[in-house]
Amino acid sequence: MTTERTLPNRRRFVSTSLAGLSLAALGQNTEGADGSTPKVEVALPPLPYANDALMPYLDEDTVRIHHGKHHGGAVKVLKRTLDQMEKALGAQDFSGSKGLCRSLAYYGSSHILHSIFWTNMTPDGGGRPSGALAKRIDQDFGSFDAFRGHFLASSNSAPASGWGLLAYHHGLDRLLILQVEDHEGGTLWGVEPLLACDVWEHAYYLKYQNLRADWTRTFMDHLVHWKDVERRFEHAVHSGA
Ligand code: MN3
Repeated sequence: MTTERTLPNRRRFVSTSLAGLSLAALGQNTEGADGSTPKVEVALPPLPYANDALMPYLDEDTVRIHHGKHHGGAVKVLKRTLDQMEKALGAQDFSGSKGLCRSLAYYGSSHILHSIFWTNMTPDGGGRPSGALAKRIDQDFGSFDAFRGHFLASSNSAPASGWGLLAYHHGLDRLLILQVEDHEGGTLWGVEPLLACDVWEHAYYLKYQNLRADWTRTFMDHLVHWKDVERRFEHAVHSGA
């Protein structure tokens, strides 16, 4: 099978299968030419800042290893999974379908959440959202403080391999806080992730050791890039599902 044949197939597969997992709007370069169709690139996105830019709140080694090795590793396996799936479909050999589906969900979701996580942070982060997102947080959670408390408590009590997540649900038309198990569990269909806090130990252990609550509080109060979250929210509300 030639590259010319496999590439369009793979792209079509990604756009149909991964989009179904609400993998939309990963970063700055993910929208289609018409500005309305989110695209998922199966590639490691560059960080929007230097490895040491988030200091003193997040150390250089953690960012470098997390981005390059953990996220980069997930992208490699996702690519391999898609290649294997394409071969299996071509050969109509479905003996490995169970493993391929599990790998797609796990590594695909890892890639999506990590891509969002990096852009959710900025060196001058923290504070509070503004505009439509601020109003919706008040509407759906009662107040920013209530949202903050619920988000932190959910993040702090997530499984050792998990995430705290703020998401928008298209069908319910409301914001939800979810507690993600690994990368793909603990969710419900129809959500678009907006703000992801990685609470796997690799995300914080070099600096915060066992003090996960210190990491999540620092993430919220000093690192969250609310403009990015606002952009994602506005895209989610206007894109439908
Ligand atoms: Mn991670």
